[in-house]
Amino acid sequence: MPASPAFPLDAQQIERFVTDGAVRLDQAFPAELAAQARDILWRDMPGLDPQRPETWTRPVVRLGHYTQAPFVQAANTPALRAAFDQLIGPGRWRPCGAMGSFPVRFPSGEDAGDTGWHIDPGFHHGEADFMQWRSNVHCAGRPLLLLFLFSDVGEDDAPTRLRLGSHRDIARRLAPAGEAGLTLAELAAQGFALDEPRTEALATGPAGTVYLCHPLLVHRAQAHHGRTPRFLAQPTLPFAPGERVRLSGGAAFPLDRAVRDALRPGAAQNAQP
Ligand SMILES: O=C(O)CCC(=O)C(=O)O
Repeated sequence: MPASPAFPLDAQQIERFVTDGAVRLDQAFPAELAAQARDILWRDMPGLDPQRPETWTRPVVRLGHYTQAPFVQAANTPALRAAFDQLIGPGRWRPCGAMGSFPVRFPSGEDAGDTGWHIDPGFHHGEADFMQWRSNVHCAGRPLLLLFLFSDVGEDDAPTRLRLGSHRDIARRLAPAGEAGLTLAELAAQGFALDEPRTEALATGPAGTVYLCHPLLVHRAQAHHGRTPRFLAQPTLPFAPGERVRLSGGAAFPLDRAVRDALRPGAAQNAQP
C-alpha cells in the first residue's frame, strides 16, 4: 500500500509496527503547533527561563494534561487520524481530547529517578500506587503508546529508548494471565522480559514527529546530555467502547496481528533480535 494522505504509513512501515512494535511518522503535526505548545509549557514552569540554562535546576519536570488548541490540534491531524485507522482500524479508537503527560527533560548530571524500563499500563489507573496499574493481552484501555516530539530531539537530547520487538515478549507473558492481566509490579518482577535479545531504537526527530508504538512495547527514558530541553508528550488515545485487541475472529488490524503473531506456537523460538 503506497503512502498517501489517506494512508500515511506504507506497507513496510506497517510491517515494522507489527514486528518491531514502533513506527515513526514524520511531520505528523506542524512544527508551528509545537512552538506554540512549548510557549504554554514554559509558562507553566515558573522560575524556569528558556534563555537562562542556570534556571534549569531539575533533570525532569512533569506537566499534566493540556486541552488548549495547539495540543488538541497536534493530536488530531489528518495524517495521525489516518495512521490510527491503519494500525487500529476505523471506528475502533476515540480522538485524543487532551495532550499529556509531558516529561520535560533538561540537560543535567542528576539522576531523574524515572528512567527504568517499563510499559505504560492500560487500566486500573484509579489505584494510587501506579505499580498496581494493570495491562492485559487485549491491551485493554490503550490501543497505542504514542510519543509526540514537541521539540527537536537528537541522540543527546534524552530520546526515549525503545526495545524493538519487546511487545511480543510482553504479550506472551500477559497471555496466561487472561482478562485480569498483570500489574506493573508483576511485570517488573519478571524483568519486563529484558532477558530476551532485542535491539534498541531511539525516538529522535524534529518537532512534529510522532512515534506510534504498540501498547505493550518496553521503553525507558534516559538522561539528557544535550543543550536544549526536550519536550515530549505521551497522550492516551482511548479505544472506542467495547474495543480491544482481537485475539481471534473479526478483521485483524496491525495492532491485533502483532499480538496474534506473538502468541502463535513457536513464535518465541523464532524471535529475532
Ligand atoms: O521521558 C521519556 O523519554 C519517556 C517517559 C516515559 O516513558 C514515561 O513517563 O512513562
